[in-house]
Amino acid sequence: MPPEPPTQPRPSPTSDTAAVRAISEARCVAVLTGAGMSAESGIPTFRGGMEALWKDFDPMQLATPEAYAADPETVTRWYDWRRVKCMEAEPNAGHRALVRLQAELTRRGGGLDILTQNVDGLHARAGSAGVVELHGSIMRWRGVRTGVDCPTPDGPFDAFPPTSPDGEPLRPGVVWFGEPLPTQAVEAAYEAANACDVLLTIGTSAAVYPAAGFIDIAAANGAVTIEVNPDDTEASDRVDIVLRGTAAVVLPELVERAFGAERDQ
Ligand code: BV8
Repeated sequence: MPPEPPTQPRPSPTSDTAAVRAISEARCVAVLTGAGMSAESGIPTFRGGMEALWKDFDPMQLATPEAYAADPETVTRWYDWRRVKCMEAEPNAGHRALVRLQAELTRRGGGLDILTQNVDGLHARAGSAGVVELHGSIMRWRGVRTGVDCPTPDGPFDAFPPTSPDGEPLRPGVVWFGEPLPTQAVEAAYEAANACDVLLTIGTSAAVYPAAGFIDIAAANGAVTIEVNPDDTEASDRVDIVLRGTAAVVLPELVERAFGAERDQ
């Protein structure tokens, strides 16, 4: 059963010194990331308003099976526009800081599990291993009937909805609202949230479930929960520590203060 929104607020935030100590003492860290993780890579956030081309559409209305069934052309144009933006984007200093954090934790016999709501593939492109894509990937497109993944072009598709070589309409390999998350991803996320010493929630409004519920699962297992976000979110009053800032600024500083200056590779 996916986790339900919690009822009891958590203690008020403390200082970032506590965050540095928690990370430096941790063996296993779980990280929940959202669209804000990729904002400094130039990819618009989900609710932060899509850029001019799509300002008249509500992402919440486009990211559903019903929207695709009603208007597959508009929905696939929107996703293909995003797919091309994701391909053109580069991982930012926040993604790279998580790669270093994973190396430092692995070196001490622990580990880092990234549970991402993002579909842009930037964590893996930065070099993070074992990334759990809770909401699938915009880079993978599949036949709507057969479910068979199809190769995607290096640039935009040339027809909407795009079709497979034998004419089957394609859809993006993302999880839409009302669709279940991939079973393996949910199992991996539960395992990480139940085993971690620290959970970092980065760049997410914590508005979407079951993803946001992994914050509460980690808290229930006794993990220190830390939020990295320039703004308040639906989880801000229930995490242990709030670091008000952006991913590409806060994460490199947090990892550097926890592990010292980066060693020569
Ligand atoms: C399901 C893929 C069941 C597509 C997305 C309780 C339990 C279970 C389900 C529900 C529940 N309550 C309600 C539900 C239903 C629903 C839901 O959660 N609705 C919400 C709106 C209430 N959940 C579902 O439908 C899920 N499915 O539960 O299925 C089921 C089971 C069996 C059989 C059938 C069904 C599926 C949810 C997945 C939907 N797909 N994405 C796509 O990408 O187009 S969700 C979408 O929202 C994106 O993935 C996005 O990542 C995600 C969350 O948004 P955020 O990432 O947080 O982005 P947002 O813009 O909101 O916030 C950005 C944040 O970044 C802000 O806080 C901002 O301040 C910050 N920021 C900005 N700049 C920076 C920054 N932070 C750091 N640095 C910066 N520079």
